[in-house]
Amino acid sequence: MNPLIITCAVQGAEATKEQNPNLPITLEEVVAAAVEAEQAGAAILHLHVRDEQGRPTQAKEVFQRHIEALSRKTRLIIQVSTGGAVGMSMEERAQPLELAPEMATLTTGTVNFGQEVFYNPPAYIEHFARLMQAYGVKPEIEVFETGMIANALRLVKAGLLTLPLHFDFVLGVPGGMPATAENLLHLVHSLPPGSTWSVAGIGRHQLPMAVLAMVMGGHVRVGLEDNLYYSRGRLAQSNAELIARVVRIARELGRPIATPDEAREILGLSLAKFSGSTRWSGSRKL
Ligand code: KMH
Ligand code: ZN
Repeated sequence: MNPLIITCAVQGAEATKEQNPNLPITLEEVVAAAVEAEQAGAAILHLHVRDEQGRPTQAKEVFQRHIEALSRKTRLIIQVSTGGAVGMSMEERAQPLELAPEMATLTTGTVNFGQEVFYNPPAYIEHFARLMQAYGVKPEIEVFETGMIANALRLVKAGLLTLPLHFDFVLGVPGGMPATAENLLHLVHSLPPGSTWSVAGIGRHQLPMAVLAMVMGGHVRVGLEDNLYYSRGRLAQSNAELIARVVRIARELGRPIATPDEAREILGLSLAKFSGSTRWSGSRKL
């Protein structure tokens, strides 16, 4: 059985401490949560950051502080968000790419997001893809709807993305594709050969989608960004608690857990980039 890559979506941009007091918000809280997440079995950290007031920000300096601290304490693959929070401009969202992180998200289409719109017109997608190419950042294609796979493949044709691609299916967002087994099957069958994929089930869909992905040979994203509860009416104590449950089930299913370095190998990331200068030396202009 192929090793299972677990991504920890540690805090997100929309969740609040009022909803779950265990949500890590500050740099110190995020680093502590990441250390625990790695110990529990995570290989990738999907990273959003907050400002001093706890509001979502895409400021490069804040990302830099987080990435430096996380790199000192963990071997996790840092995947910065280019989604940010709804309503942010393209330029604002693109900032952390200048830090040349190992990975970043790339949502290849616009989708309703609750009562809001997660805006990703072609100009945004192409801009992020160009920057990722320039800075040597591995994209994770975030797919909220089937058409977003075709959009990514158009970018491959245009020379802005390179196969094999890694996809993450975000299912169960109100306004996006529902989290059903049929939808997941359809999405997986729509991928080009050689792709890798994971599933992020939103809210109560997190666990069933994770189990399906594990059985189907895919990978899993869990964490408080996507789901604040461990079970109905019971808040999650931590990201690590959600990860530990996935690890227990994976063991029962015979899926070994990928270490961060094994995940790097599976995703075609260069180990040299992690241990090399780009991650430590901060931003560079093209
Ligand atoms: N906060 C959502 C609107 C991503 O990280 O790339 C977008 C998001 C996706 O979280
Ligand atoms: Zn995110």
